[in-house]
Amino acid sequence: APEYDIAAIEQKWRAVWDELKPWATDDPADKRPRKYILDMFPYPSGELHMGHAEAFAFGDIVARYWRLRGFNVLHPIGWDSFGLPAENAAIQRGANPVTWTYDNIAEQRGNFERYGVSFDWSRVLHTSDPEYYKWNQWLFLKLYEKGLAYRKESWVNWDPVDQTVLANEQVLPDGTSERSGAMVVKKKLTQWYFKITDYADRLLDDLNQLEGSWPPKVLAMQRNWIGRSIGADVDFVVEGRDEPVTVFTTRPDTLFGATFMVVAPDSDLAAELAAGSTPEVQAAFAEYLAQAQKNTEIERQDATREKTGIPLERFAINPVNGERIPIWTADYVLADYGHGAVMAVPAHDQRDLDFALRFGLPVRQVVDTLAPVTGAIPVITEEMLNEPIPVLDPAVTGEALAGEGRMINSGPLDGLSKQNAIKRVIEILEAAGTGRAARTFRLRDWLISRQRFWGTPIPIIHGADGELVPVPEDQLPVVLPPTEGLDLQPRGESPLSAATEWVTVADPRDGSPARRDADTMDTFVDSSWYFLRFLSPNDDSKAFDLAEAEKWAPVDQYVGGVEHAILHLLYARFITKVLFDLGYVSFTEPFSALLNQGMVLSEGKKMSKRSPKGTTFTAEVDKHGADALRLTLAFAGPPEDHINWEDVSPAASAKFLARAFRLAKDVTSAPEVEWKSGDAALRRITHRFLADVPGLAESLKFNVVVARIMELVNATRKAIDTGAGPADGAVREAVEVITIALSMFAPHTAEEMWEILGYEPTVALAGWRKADPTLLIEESVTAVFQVDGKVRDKAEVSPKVTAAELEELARASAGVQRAIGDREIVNVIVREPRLVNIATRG
Ligand code: ANZ
Repeated sequence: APEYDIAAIEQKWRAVWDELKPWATDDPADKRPRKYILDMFPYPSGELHMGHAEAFAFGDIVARYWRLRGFNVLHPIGWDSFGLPAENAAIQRGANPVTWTYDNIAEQRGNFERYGVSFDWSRVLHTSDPEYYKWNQWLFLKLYEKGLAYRKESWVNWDPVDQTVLANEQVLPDGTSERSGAMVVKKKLTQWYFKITDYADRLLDDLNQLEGSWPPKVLAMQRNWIGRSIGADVDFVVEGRDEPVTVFTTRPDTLFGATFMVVAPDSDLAAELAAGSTPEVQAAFAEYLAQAQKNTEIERQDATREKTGIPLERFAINPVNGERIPIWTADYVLADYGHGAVMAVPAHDQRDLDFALRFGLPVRQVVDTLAPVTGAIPVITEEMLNEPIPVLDPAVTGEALAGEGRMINSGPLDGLSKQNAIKRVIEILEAAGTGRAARTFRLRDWLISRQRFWGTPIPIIHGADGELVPVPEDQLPVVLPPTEGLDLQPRGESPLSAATEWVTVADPRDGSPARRDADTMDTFVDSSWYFLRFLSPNDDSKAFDLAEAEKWAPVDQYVGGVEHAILHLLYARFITKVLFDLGYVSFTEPFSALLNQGMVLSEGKKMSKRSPKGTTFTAEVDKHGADALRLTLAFAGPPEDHINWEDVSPAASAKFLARAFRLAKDVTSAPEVEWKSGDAALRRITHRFLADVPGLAESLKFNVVVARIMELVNATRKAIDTGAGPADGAVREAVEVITIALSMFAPHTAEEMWEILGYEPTVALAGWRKADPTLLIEESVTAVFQVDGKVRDKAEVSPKVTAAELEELARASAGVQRAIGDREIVNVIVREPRLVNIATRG
């Protein structure tokens, strides 16, 4: 047998860990401080892939690091096990979604066990278990009670192949479904929403708390997604309509330049205004609406697309000057942003200008962008107002004037800067009751209804009278019906509605016949709070335990892919804030720190089983061992960088591990050997390592930690072979420190080394050793001697060298003397202990 038989070593230590359960966290008497380290839980798609291997290696390194630092570390795992793939497998291959899902979970669990990940298996959860999704339903009811879950009819993205609603981000730029590839169409449906927009300000403002501990890119993506705009709502009276129409504008200062109004064709307002117009307009509108709905939102927002639209032959009155302006409908205005209507200011807004020029609408400039705005507001004299103003006429150039300047053609606003004009016009509008300061967000409410089988049933009953009746809490969970005999084929309504017995239910109010809501929840609901369920996963009396949440949460380090940079994180942040408001948790952000690992690439593309040089988790572990794979992924580069599989070598990692392993074999001293009298040079290297690694590990520079372990292994090997020898105390000390550090990356190998060194398992709890400060003092530093700024010599000197001593050394140096020659010394600068610079002339 080879000396380093990794397969045997891994098997042996897996069994020991199963027995000892060193990662369990359930001892209430445990006095260690706590850390909660979480990896984004996987979807049970089958065997783990290389991306999982990477992310879970990082999570485990962090968990093991904190255990070494004396922390009680919660490192749980579960499965995000509801979702479409199981249902599609059922439809396409007749597989039972339940069996499909739990078989895949069993496979992934086996992979994790082989990988040596230090999970607390007593806390495992699956979101498709009724014991879990019961609490999704509870959460839904809490939101419903608070008015944060509601139903509304709206245009949704509809995938005609998968027969389900899609979120905006599931529609690709070419208008096809990310899922099925079909052209997405618009369909009007009554759907359940969570009112995340109520939390828009907090979701945005609280990102400031995460500055520095979340990747800047993710913070920026969250901010853009929420997209706060500040401006005003302005009410326009519309002829022939009782209520005014309100528009949102970020530029209320340009109100005097509004020459027409545009409403979104797919808004209720457009339909109503058209219906009140001539038969010709009604016909043209119907045609225009049908055409507009073929375009995706992305196309509609594309500024370069030629503008289209039709006049509605209705008129609005500008509240500040009484001007009568025509109302048009055009698809560059979106129905669900702001109020779905804009005041068009073509002189200063490019979209409005393109539209005005296409349809011959008037353009009126109200900002003189050539007038300076710095300094005090000038007193405008009659004379100044009569001066000809140099204009760059947008109607001629086709370029809207978006820049700042002084107001013109704007009555009471004339002469003001943009900021002052905005302030002033809002005052005027507020005084007249025709407008007010306002903000708008890009963020929309969260559409949570899905017309699918494999998800959490929505706990609502529809009474015969049309009332929505929440399922009483003591009747939760509403368990999914069995799939046997159920037609799962998508057909535009939830397959659950065909489960007649299941759908038919007694109305909780009076027992009369009623129907269950047959939709299921978006699986992002499941993952919005799972980190809390891990805290008391087996408690069937509540979603999570408040006291446990106080002990463990929020998550100290979250690890997962950047594909979740927006939605999952946003939803988890939202639900955390809701739970905070309801008094269930005392914190407002769920994840204190976030690491987005890079992708594993093969030939420049995300690696998959189908990649030409793609490989699988199992193939790599079979070939090189779990430890070598973990080490390879950790050593490949900074964890947030992509890894090119062609550039890394698990074989080289395995070789390095064998080399480290041999050190433990070679040590001949007993654990009791005196370190202090051992080789001083090696001890200094070891203690420098002990001092440096915590900072590196805490800033997630795992690749640097591995490089430092390699250096220490080399230094120790040298000491054994050509220096102090295998019996030296410093050698044993170094090998023990290597073993402890390696336990983060190569836990099986490290356990075996620890045993060889004469210790009981487990090295994972051996603790990080304190660096001896007396060994950290540098014995010497390198001083540089320059002549006229050029390095001419170097010398090893004591860190305590005095300025006079250093100067004397420099002057005595042959290299320095040669450089000076017969030139005259005019100045000497000494920065002890590292630099002398001699300036010369001649
Ligand atoms: C008049 C105006 C004049 C505007 C001007 C801009 C410049 P952001 O910054 O993205 O929030 N708008 C309002 N609702 C809209 C909708 N539903 N669909 C398309 N556009 C809409 O953009 C806010 C600006 O976008 C608003 O300010 C409005 O045009 C337009 F010189 O009002 B503005």
